[in-house]
Amino acid sequence: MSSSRWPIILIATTNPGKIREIRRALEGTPIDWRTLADVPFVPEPEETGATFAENARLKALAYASATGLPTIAEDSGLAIDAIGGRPGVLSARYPGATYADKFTSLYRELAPHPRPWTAHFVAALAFAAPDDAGTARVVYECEGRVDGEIVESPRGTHGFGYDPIFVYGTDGRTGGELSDEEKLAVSHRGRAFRIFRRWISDHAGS
Ligand code: ITT
Repeated sequence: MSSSRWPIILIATTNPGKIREIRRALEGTPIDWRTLADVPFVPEPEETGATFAENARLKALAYASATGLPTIAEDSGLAIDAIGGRPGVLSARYPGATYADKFTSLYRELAPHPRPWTAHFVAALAFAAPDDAGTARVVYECEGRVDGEIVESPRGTHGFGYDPIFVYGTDGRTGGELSDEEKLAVSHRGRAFRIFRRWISDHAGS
């Protein structure tokens, strides 16, 4: 581990649900994973990108520049076909103080559209690290996606965000009804981090 090119990597997210799932997805890798709780406060960068990938790059570069640490960042969201792919990159900022409020607004928007309400989740990852001159650069990017459907009313209390209204996998359960492990096996985040995990395992060595 001491000869590793990136012995310490910062997981740069402010979302506790993401942190829990990402830590689990990276369990057993020979890297000292840190979170934003371990570094001096960094103001959240404004997510001005038009795509998940752009926002992931912007976050990875901002946190890597501010901390000097190699950094993995993620931008993700839910895209519902009937409403033109919304909330999409604005998933975290969709109107509503709580997710119960967001669900109410979403169901109001979806009501005029016939079911099934097909949808997908995307997670775009960007890994940025300081180059020889100390300037943060994006070194690797990847993406995971899962197709599913919005259910008629929310179910389950596990997971976070839109999990109670989205059916993952094929057994009809929502993300709110899956354990973290079951969700990671089928989710956008699970897919994206399995790709990243393979890459970092191949490239972390000196
Ligand atoms: P960071 O930017 O600090 O990582 P964030 O929550 O603001 O945290 P995003 O901008 O990527 O992150 O927004 C992602 C939103 O998409 C998230 O807040 C949820 O509303 C939704 N989302 C993403 N992945 C999800 C998942 O696995 N289950 C449920 N909702 C999810």
